[in-house]
Amino acid sequence: MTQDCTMQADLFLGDEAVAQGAIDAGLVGAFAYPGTPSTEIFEHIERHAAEYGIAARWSANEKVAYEEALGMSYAGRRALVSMKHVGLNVAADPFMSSALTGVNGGLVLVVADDPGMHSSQNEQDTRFYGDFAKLPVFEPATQQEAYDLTREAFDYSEKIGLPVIVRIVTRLAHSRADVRRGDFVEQRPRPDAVPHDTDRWVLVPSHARKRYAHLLEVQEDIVEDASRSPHNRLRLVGPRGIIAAGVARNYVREVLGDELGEHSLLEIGMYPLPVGLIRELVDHTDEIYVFEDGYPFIERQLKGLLGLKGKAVRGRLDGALPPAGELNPDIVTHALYPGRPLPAVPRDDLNARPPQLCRGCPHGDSFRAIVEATADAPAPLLLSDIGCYSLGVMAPYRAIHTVVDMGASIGMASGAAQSGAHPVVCTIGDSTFAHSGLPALLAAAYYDHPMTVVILDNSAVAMTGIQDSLLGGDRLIQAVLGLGVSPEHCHVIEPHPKHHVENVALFRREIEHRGLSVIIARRPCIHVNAKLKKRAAAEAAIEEATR
Ligand SMILES: Cc1ncc(C[n+]2csc(CCOP(=O)(O)OP(=O)(O)O)c2C)c(N)n1
Ligand code: SF4
Repeated sequence: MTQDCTMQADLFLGDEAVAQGAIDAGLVGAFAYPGTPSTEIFEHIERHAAEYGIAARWSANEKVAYEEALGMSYAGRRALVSMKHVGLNVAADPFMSSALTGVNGGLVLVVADDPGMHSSQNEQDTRFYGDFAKLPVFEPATQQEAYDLTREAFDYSEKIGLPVIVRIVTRLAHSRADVRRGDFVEQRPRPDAVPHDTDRWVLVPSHARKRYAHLLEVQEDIVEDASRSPHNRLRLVGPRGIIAAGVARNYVREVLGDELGEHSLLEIGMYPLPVGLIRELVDHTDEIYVFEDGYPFIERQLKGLLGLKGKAVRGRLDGALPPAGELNPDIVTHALYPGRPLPAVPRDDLNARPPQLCRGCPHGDSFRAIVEATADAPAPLLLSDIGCYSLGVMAPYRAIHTVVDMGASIGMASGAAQSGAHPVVCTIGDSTFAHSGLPALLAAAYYDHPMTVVILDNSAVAMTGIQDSLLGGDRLIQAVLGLGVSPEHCHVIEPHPKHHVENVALFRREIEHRGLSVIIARRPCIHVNAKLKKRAAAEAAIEEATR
């Protein structure tokens, strides 16, 4: 079935443009774990899932999301998997191996990087993962390209039989522009659906070696495709060369304005790098500026270990651009025209306000009780995790000492407990526990490490916009007991000022126990009810409209 949508223009976030591109490409399944700035990709698909018959359910973590997408691809249908950049660290195992199995139905991985760390614990650049796995990466500059390239990525994935990555960044993901949609194209299952091609899908070493040889063999074709791609455009004019990739292409266009035509310009929207086009640019120019948001991925390859003889390469590595953080038009202006004054920025008299837990947040009550219960210990170790409760580091709580990566608190607490430290108390949210705390608790219970694990069950994945949590309430208790935690040392409390004294007493008791204790602090985030009401109203409106 096709449906003509060519006249439509929608004001989409970059995330929504990606999502709509996938829907219109005949998507059958969307898989994701929330993470800023990628969350709205899945949420857009989820809103339209019933209309298009798409399977869209949040996954337990990014690894599972990737595996679900790979399973759907194996079964011959198109699948999208989306995540924030650090999510790909979690999904790296199936991701790397899927480059060897290849795909059946188109498989597109969208990763939203966060240069400048607006809401992340690091600033990694997914283009390196593309290079690492030897998979192509599309990098849109605009919302329209986010739509177009995601659609194209599905076709390309099926053409080369490999997963294709779409890399976006925060600025694109979270800004809006008009997007013209193409036709919706329904996809039939691939003719070779359910391929029982065990040489390909069973990665025992003898098969994997052949598959890796195949992956290496097709690299030349992919580079050739990248060189001919309309998303990699070269124009040779003056002796000053510019390479601009992804959203940095917008900044270069804005800064150069009418002077754009006076510079040799290579715009990059698809990787692996188009080696032939780069060679032409280098031969034609003396000085090459590289503008790319993220790490100096292109710049480093261009320079190699020893630099380009007789050519000056300007970018993050030589100090023409800051070594880290987001690019923007001012930074590009400063690099290209060092003496030129920058446009005046309107004064911002608002004092910067650090983020805080909401008033009445249940996490605040858990932290007050933990701090009081450990106050007399000479050196309590308070390990924590990623979620709203990471804000427990701030005054007035000062209730956590570590936040490293999702799920780290329980493993780190086990390590600290094995060093002889006491008391060791860790706090972890219900969603983070389901994401990657479970295996660490399994081991802590098996060895009965002397530590106290506090699972903050607020009935939501609050930090990323109050999504549903997969493991709360009674299911959470069953899971904890099922992992082998002693029922005697597993308790549920309500973190609320009215229970403060009894909660402090329970924490004290369990901290004294020289084995593993788990305390589930259960009280919903104060925004859960509003969210549920909003959702019920939206569902009622859809039902009314379709009656
Ligand atoms: C690997 C990875 N995936 C996703 C995220 C984004 N993220 C940060 S915290 C969080 C979940 C928080 O939920 P929960 O642990 O229940 O705590 P709450 O915010 O509800 O207090 C997510 C998805 C991340 N930082 N790292
Ligand atoms: S959103 Fe919910 S969990 Fe997060 S700080 Fe506010 S009340 Fe607490």
